[in-house]
Amino acid sequence: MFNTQKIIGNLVGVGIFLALTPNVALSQIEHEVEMPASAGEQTSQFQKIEQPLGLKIAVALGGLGLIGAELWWFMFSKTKSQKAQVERGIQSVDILVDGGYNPDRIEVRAGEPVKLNFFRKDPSSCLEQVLLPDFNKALDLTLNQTTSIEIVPEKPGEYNFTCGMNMYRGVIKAEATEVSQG
Ligand SMILES: [Cu+2]
Repeated sequence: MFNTQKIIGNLVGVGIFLALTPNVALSQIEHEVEMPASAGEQTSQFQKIEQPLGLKIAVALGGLGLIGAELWWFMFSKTKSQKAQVERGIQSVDILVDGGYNPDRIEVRAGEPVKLNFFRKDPSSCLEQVLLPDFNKALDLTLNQTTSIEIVPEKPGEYNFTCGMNMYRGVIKAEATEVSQG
């Protein structure tokens, strides 16, 4: 299955690595220059490898470009939110746990019970627990099983749920129910 979150994770790593590389190279060169003359002949074993300035700039710009692309991804490519299904008066949502939460934005009606059905497909221990801090609840997920929890978002607003290490997140958007219905 296409795993966007892991790809993003790798991109972040590569971007940071590329952005830091020129600085690391520079600091190494400075360090060698600072070595005392008393080191004698041993110093001559070190050869300064001067990278062309153009290459350094290109690498730095490449890194910055990747970081920019990541930021864009996080800010503008949000996944679609999903409305809870109402079954026998209870709103319920099936959430697939696989490299994150799908859907990760859930629309519900405030003041009514919501049943979240987490199906954990991802074996990584990172996702074995779901925390709902606003409801003081923690949920252990069994692999390849559905684990359900019921909550009541009393007030309209956004309620987060995260993995045990706060790496993967989802949000429950509770909207005010219309009072006009008789
Ligand atoms: Cu985690």
